[in-house]
This record gives sequence, structure tokens and C-alpha cells, in this order.
Amino acid sequence: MREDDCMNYPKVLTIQDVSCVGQCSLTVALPIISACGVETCILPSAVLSTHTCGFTGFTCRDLTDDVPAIAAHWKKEGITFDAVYTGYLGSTKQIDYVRDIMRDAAGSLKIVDPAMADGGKLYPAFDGAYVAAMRALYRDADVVLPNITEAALLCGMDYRETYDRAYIDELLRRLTDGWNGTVVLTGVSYAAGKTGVVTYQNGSYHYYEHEKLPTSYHGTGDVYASAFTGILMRDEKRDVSRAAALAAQFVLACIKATVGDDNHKYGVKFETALPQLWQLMQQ
Ligand code: PXL
Repeated sequence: MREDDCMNYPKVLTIQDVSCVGQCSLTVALPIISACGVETCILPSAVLSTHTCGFTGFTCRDLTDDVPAIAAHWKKEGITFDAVYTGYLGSTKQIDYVRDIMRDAAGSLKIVDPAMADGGKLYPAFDGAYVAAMRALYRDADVVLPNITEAALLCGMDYRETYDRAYIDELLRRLTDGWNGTVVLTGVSYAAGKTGVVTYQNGSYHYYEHEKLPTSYHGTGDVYASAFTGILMRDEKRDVSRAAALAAQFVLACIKATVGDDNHKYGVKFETALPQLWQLMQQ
């Protein structure tokens, strides 16, 4: 281990669900952020037997009512975090509790992955009130990482499957209207066979484009946000565009590790790509 590895050892709190099976949320966030060399504390928002897309009959125990006591204990112990990163949350009321945690975490970098929709549709558990609460949450944060569906919902625009730069610019303008944070917009494709990620910070637009693979998998948004958070927190310059591009390369490696296995459709085999994550971080 290098000397600067010992000194740069940030501590992140991530708040999202435990999907016991499904390779998403905490079961990807913990290993991925840890693999970046970052201490990872967790607050489970709910415990589900599986994630909610593609499985039927899943169980769900919402942990909303446990959140205030957990947060109060940490406060009493004087526990602080270098970053708070949120994903799939259990309920609208829970989002309000998470806003309280963020408000108390004055010195932390706050990263919100709205994790509520994809492909033009809200996930089954959510409704308009959840979207409104999520809008308030990201506006209390420093960075938001929506896909295009989530961005459209958060700023009240129609979701479009095909679009041009003007549509993306309007999404970014509305998302940042009256809010001084950074947008990392994922899954932005301007050309056949290509996709990429936009970072929009202080009015400046940066696009990282890469190949688009023909197969998509559940949970890649969580893999992306986790890798982004780990990479960003290990970078003393906090270079958002670098973290956004490297996280995209990691997700691509995870998808490539999974394509071809027809028995593995519910998530990506990110574990086999973890050595590449460490290599990417050395760039
Ligand atoms: O990957 C996002 C996610 C996380 N957690 C649960 C989900 C989903 C998406 O469907 O259902 C429980």
C-alpha cells in the first residue's frame, strides 16, 4: 500500500435497500465502494427478497421507522461521513428522514441517485408523491445521477426515447434551475451504437461517449453510481467528469463479463470486473 493510500481513507454512508438476491443496491454498493479503498457504512432503507423488476411475489420490509433512531445514535456518538450517497429508498416519509440526515451532515459531499425509474417507467413501488419527495432530496444534495427517465420525471418534462442535444440541454437547464449542484446524466445516446454520460457543472457541459452494447441489465445504474462515488471519493481533486467516465468504463466491463450467460439475466457479474475497477482508478 502506498503512503498516500493510508492518508486518503474516506468514509462514505450509503442509504439504499438490501435486495437479498438481484445484484443491485447495497449488495453492489458495499463491495464496489469498498473495492475503491473507501470505508463504506450502510443504512438499509428496506429489505427485499429480490429487486422488484422481473421477479414476482417478492417480500419487502420497509425500514422507514428505524431510520430516526439509527441517525440519532450516530449523532450521539459524533459519527460523521465524508460523503452520503443515496439510492433506492423505502418510502416518501423515509426520503424526508434522509433529508434530515443530509441536513445534519454539513461537511459531507451529498450524492443522490434517484433510482426510481427506467425506460420511461417508474418502478412498481413508486408514485407521484415519491417523485416530488425525490425532487426535494436532490435539491438538498451536491450531485444527482439520474438516467433520462428519472431526469424527465424530476423536472416535469416528457420522456423521449429519441432526442437531440436540445432536449438534453433543456433537461439540464430545468434540473439546475434554482439549484447550484452537479448533474451526471447517464444513458445519453446521440448516435447509433454509442451511448455516454453527460456531466453538467456550473453551466458547463462535458460528454463522455462510449460503445453501446446490445444487451442491457438490471442494476447497472446502482453499479454506476457506486463506482462513481468510490472513484470520486478517492480523488482528492473531486473531478466529477473523470469519475463519471471511469465509472462508465467499469459498467461496460461488467456488462461484457455477463453477456452470453442466458442464466444470468437479473444483474451484472460485477465481481469478476472488480480488478479492472482498481486499474481504472490508477489512470
Ligand atoms: O436497481 C435499482 C433498484 C434497487 N432496489 C430495488 C429495485 C430496484 C429497481 O427495480 O427494485 C428493490
